[in-house]
Order: sequence, then C-alpha cells, then structure tokens
Amino acid sequence: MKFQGFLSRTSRFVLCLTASYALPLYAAPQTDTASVTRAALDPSLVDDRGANAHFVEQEAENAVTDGTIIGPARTAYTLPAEASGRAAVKLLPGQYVEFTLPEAANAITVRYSIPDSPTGGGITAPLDVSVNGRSLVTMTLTSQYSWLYNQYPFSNDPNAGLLFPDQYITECACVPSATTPPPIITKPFRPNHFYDEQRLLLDHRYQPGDKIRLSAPASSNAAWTVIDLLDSELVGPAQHPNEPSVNVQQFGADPTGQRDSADAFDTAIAFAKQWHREVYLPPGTYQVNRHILVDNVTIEGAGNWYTIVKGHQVTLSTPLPDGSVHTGVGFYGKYAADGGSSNVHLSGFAIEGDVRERIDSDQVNGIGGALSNSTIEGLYIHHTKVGMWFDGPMSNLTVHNNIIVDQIADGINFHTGVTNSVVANNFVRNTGDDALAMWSDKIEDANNTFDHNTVQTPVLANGIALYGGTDNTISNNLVADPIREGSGLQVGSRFGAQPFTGSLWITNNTTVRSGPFELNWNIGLGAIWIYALEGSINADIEVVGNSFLDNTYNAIMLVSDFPVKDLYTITNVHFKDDRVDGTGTSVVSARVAGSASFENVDARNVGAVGVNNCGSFHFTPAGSEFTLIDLGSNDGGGTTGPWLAPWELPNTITCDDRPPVVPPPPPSPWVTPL
Ligand SMILES: [Ca+2]
Repeated sequence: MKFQGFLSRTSRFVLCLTASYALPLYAAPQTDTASVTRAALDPSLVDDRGANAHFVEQEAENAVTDGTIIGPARTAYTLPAEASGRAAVKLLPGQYVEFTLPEAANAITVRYSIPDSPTGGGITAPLDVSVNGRSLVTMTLTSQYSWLYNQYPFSNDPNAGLLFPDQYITECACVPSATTPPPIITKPFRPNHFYDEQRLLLDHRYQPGDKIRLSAPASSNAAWTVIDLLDSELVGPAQHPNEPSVNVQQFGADPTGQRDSADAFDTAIAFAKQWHREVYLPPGTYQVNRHILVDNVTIEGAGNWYTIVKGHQVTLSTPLPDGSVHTGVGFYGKYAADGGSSNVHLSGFAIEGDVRERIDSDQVNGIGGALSNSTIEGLYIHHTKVGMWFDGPMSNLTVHNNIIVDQIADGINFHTGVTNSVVANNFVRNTGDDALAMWSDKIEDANNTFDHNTVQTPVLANGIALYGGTDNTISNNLVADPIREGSGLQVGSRFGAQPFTGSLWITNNTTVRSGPFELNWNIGLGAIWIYALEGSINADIEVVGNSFLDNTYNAIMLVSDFPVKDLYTITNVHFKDDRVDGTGTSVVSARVAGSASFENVDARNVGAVGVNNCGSFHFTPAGSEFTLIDLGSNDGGGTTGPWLAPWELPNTITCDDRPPVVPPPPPSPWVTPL
C-alpha cells in the first residue's frame, strides 16, 4: 500500500463531537415530468454550466420499461459505473424501454451496450425503434468499438492472460510473475469501455409527448441490450455553402461511400486554394482512409448529420516517420516541424473512424497536426483514437460546438506549446482517456481557455486535465462520472510536463459523481485533485465558484505520491466561493506538504471528517506538513461537524485513509446566498 493512516478514528470523533455548526438551508428538488436531465441532473442544478447542446438528454433509468434497472453503482469494470448517472436499463430479448419526447425531434442518439463476442472483436445485434406503437426501423447495434480488457494499453481479447505479469496489479496487491504460487487472474480481466452510441435520423418530425420505444427483438442474438440514455434533437435542414465554393463531387468524390474519395478531396482542396474558394462537402458519406492534409483552406459540410467522412483503419506496410503503424480518416495540419498549418476552417461534418484498439504511436485521430489561426466548429467525431490531438507549437485555434464521442483515448489534447486558444461549448462523452487536456510537454501551453464544455463518462483518467502550463483558464464546464484512475478536474505535474507557472483559473465549473476510488492507491480521490508527482506545484491556482456535487469520495484532494512525498510540495492554491454538496468522505483530503487557503467554501452532506490531513506522513508533534488557511465564511458540514472546524486548523493531523463511505443524498438546489 502506498499510503497508511495513523490517527485512530476514535480520537477524531471525540474532537468532532464538541464542535457546533449551522445547517445550510435546503430546498426541495424540482421534478420534470419529461425527465430531461443534463448529466443525469435536474437541468436547474447546472444552469449555465457545460455546453449548450442542440439535443436534450433523457436517462433510460427514468423512462418506462419492462426491463431491469442496473445501478446506480460506481465500481469500475461494471456496466452501471460507465453509464450516465451510474444507472441504465438492461433489456432481455423481447423487452423495451420507452421515452416520451420532451420536445419536437426528428433525430435520436442511443447510448447502449451489448455483449462482446466470446473471443473478442464484437458482435452486431438489432434494436427495434417504434414511435407511438408504429414500427419505424431496426437499428444495427455493434460492440465492435467497445469492450477493452486487461492492462494498459489494453487488449480486445477477453481470454488473454495478463499483458504485463511483471507489473504490480492491485487485484492481488502483488507482482504476479514474482509471486508464488501465482495469483489466479479472473478472466475477462478488467473489462471496460462497454458503451457505444449511434445516431438515427427519423422519417419525419415528431412532437412533444410522442413515444419512442426501443425494443430488443425477441429473436435478438444479443443475450442482453443495455440502454443508458436517449438524446433527441430537431435537426435543421442541410446547409448550403456560404459563398461560391468548390464542390468535392465535381472532383470525383463519391457521396455513396462506395469509392475512396481521399484523392478527390485533395484535388478539390488544391483547386479551392488556387481560386481562393471554400471547399463544400454536400450531404453524403465519403470514404476516406487516410489523413487529409489541410493548410490555408476552409472546408464546410452540410451539417454533421448530413455530411459524413468515414474511413477504415489501414495497416501500413512500413511505419510512418511519425511512428504510426496504422492510418485512418483524419484532417491534419502540417506538423510543427514542417512549419505547421494556418488559416484552416473546418465545419459542419462528421468524422467516423474505425479505431478499435489503443496504439499510442498511431496518428489515427479525427483532427491532428498543428493548426494556428484556425477554427473547428460543428463537427461530430466518432470512433477515432483521439477526437482532436494537436501537436504544437501553434497558436490561436478556436474549437467550438463540436461533439466528440466513443474515443479510444482523449477527446481533445493541447500537446506541446499550444497558446492563445479556446475550446468552448463542446460535448464530449465516453472517451478512453482524459476528455479535455492540456499537456505542456517540452513547451508550455499558455493563455488557453476551456469554457462551457460538457464532459461525460471518461472511462479512464480525467474529465479535464492540466499537465503544466501558464495562465490557462478552465471555466463554466460540466464534468460528470469519471470512472477510474482519474477524476473530474486534475492539475498534475505528470508525464514530463513543464511546471505550472503564472496563474491557473479554475472557475465556475460543476462536477458530479466525481472523486472516484483510486484502484492503485486503494483510497478515494477528490473531484478536483492537484497532484505533485514529478515536481512541486507552486503557481497561483485560483479555484473559484465551482460546485462539486455528489462526490463519491472527496471533493478536493491535494496529493503527492508516497515515494516523492518529501521532495515536492503544493502551495499557493486558493479556494473561494466553492460549493460542495455531498461527499462520501471528506471535503478536503491533503496528502502532501504545503498549504491552501479557503474562503467562503461551503459544504453540506459531508460523510466523514471535513479535512483528511495527512501532510507528508511524518506525524510529528508540530502537526501535519499541510496547512489550511481559513480566510473565513467556510460554512456547513456533515455528520462529523462543521467541515472546517477550528480544531482542524491550521494543521491538525486527521489522517484516516479509509473512513466509512456515507453516500450522500442526491444534489438539490442550494439556496444559501453566496
Ligand atoms: Ca443512464
């Protein structure tokens, strides 16, 4: 075990019982008859947080069904844990789930899971869609893009033995190859990435109150069909080009998807650049099985429901200079080493990849390369490795209003020297790694903003992660349901990143059902966790106006890794005007030397002692090596008293690794004035 607790719980409780505190005011939760939620929350609880999406979301567990609700449950490697709201509906053949449309809609998105094939690789299975009792269409669901197993970077083989038997695993708390007798490894080992989603344009516009029924046919080959949620949307008409443009079909692009259109795209782009025109991608499905190189060009589709650029994954006979052993559909700027690209504008189309395994050296991302002075807007990116992976240095990129779902790795990553760029109003669901990240690898990312994005169910790592950088802002985002080896928001000195310098503003974000169990440390994380692994973190970090809701364990964690706990500190972190509604354990867990200040940080429904202060684990009479600076108005608490009580200040040791988890009640409106 990496961490050990020392102070007995008994002594802590004696201290708590003498404290007094005032209860904050509660208001009754609102009910919505159409069961529209955002991240499985009443929308009023997340007003003006996250992306303003074109669709409305309804959880299957709130719909009408003759199937079985699974969850809520948050244990990694289980179907409920990866479901939105940590619950879903399991249908056996012949069963259904029925949603009542809350608004007019002509399109739906179904998030679902079906079993893998016995040897991996996935199956397909039918799902009948009917409206108001009238059979409409049968969707073909697939598990070809879901179900990964085993140790990072994972396997598609459910029957595989350990990929790395010489590595420590938490399941046996041992190194299997160095253990006698060897531990028994349950197969499939660590199944994950269970879900996929699929979009469907309906035959016409349906009205509020109409019933959309999803049924697993009695004859279905799938033993079960899990439905997590339904998004419904009124999709507007196909868009025509804004100005005289170059139509890819005139250069041989095939909108039926039968013939490869990559060369036609290249020719159209070259022609458009010569004549200073935009490239237009009319409605259709275009087969593209490699990168399309973009520089100083505008490419506009008819809307991401109409124009689909879709490719197969291609195995290369020899690796590319960038290390790739596969290629696939993607729009790439020139790499920075080749000068980078500039003035690229991509909008209004979908990119459908074919990535089913994680190979970190492969450039099989939806968008890649270096794109300065560019915009990416209104794309739908599906089944690629990373939705958008930028390799800088580059500057002045705007990423607006995109949907990125079902990725093998990250959603968006600003890698190496990305500056003065904005990621706003994007919706990211079911990534296989950090949904939104800035990685200051070699060169720092600076002056960037991630604002008003929604992140749901990253099945590995974090909702939003910052690895080094200077003067960046994370604001107004909604992050829900991180599952393992990460949490809602992360500030980490990790992965060889440059240090944090200048300021970092983390303002007005909402997290929900974050702060999961850390499988390797065997303790709970915080919804926001600041992690000094490779160096001290001493930049000015302002964490202001955030709401941390329904935290599985802690709301806030400041932590180092045990082997480096005496090398690195975390200082200069300032929490202000934050709200914590529900913690399974503590509000703050400090497992590092350093300090942080707190001003008007209010909490309620706190399940354990408000501050779990271990410092750097020396437990001397001088108290913890971590100091909490109370700047006032830190109100509320839970069953063990006020969360920030005088007896805890400034550095009382309260270290308790694994207190009992007290699941909090669901988040509800908070009427206490700020
Ligand atoms: Ca759900």
